[in-house]
Amino acid sequence: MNVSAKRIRSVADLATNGAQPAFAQPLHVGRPNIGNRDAFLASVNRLLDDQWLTNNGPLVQEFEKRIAGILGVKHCVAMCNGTIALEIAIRALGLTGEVIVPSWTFVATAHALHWQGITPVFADIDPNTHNLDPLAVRRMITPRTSGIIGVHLWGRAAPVDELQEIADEHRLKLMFDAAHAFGSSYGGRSIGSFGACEVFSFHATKAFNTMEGGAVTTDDDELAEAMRLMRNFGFEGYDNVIHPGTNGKMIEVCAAMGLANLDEFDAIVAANKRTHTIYRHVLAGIPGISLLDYGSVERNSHHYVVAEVDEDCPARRDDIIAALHAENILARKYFWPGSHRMQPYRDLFPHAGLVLPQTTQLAERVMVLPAGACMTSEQIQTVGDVIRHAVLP
Ligand code: T4K
Repeated sequence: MNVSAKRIRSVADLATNGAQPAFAQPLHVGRPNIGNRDAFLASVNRLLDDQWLTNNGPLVQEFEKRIAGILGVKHCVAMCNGTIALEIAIRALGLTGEVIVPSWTFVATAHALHWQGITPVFADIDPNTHNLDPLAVRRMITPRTSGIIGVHLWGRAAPVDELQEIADEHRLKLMFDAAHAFGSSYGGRSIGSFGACEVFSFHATKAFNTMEGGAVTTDDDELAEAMRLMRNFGFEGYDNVIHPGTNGKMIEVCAAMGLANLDEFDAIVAANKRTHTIYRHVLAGIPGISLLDYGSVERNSHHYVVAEVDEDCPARRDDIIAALHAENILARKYFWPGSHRMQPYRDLFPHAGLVLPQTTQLAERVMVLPAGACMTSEQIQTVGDVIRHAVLP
């Protein structure tokens, strides 16, 4: 869509003149990447013919093998979504009492603990990486702490070695929420085999998706076995339940989507990198706006275009977001206001913010811009124009 600069208006203009937004159809964050559509539809036809729809079907088994191979890890246990995968991993690891997590993450990380009667204890982040600050983690350890969940936010690896050192020193379990990190690396090694286990989300909005879906990856045979039992009610064969369990199974249609999307993943990452480069170009020179950099050392899917509105920016983040929304550009304030300010944590821990100064500040500055392989350079240029106009009206 080619939209002239003349059409870019201020929020005040929009409120009074009722003009059409720049985009008739909204531009979204998290538009699903749809890979090889023909391969997907052919698989769906086959599974309908075969009448095998779920319960560890052949496509799920193939999917698990492919993912484990790509990540270089012994086990991939596919699940119905990332949240249930987190819950099952937490339970299989035997976490209890208190578990240290960042507040600066999607609220599912904390919910997966609270849902099981475990207290999420929020630790602050390093504003440069958006990931847990190891020193802040150390400060939150108590006699009730049983583990740490590091989150690889935006696909950038958490400080894996430092967290492992803390976990070893205090005999804590360490696992990772790798919901954003399919295709990422740490020290050149694929995310997926760090800590006791790592949990992926393959939700529609992720760089690599199975519509809904998730997985836990691990090199630990016993842990993998426990999670396989747990995701299928604890059944071993027919009629024999040997473990408490739930229903965490991935269905065949989702595995078919995953297999079709895996074939296109490299192309999607290449398109995401291109989108990033164009964004960097169009946002250059706008005072107080900076783009999170993924660097060239580690792998990253470049799925999230994360902009920070610095203190010296003439406009406030929320005013820029309002200007974008007025033009049907649905930028998001992920992960504002921080999990500790969402329910039930806001009521349970009303003073948590006192130890989360970096989280609190960052939550006011970040905006995630529409991205994805389907965005055209003209669309990105228009997003940049709207931001520039909101900052320098
Ligand atoms: N840990 C972390 C760190 C996570 O980020 C997440 C999920 C999880 C754990 C849990 O994994 P899952 O249980 O979800 O597998 C979305 C996603 O639903 C969620 O998966 C994701 N993180 C989170 C960051 O984003 P919402 O509440 O923002 O979703 P919603 O409905 O507002 O959609 C986001 C955007 O995507 C919208 O602009 C519309 C667009 N969209 C969405 C869907 C579903 C589409 O264009 N097409 C679609 O089919 O949570």
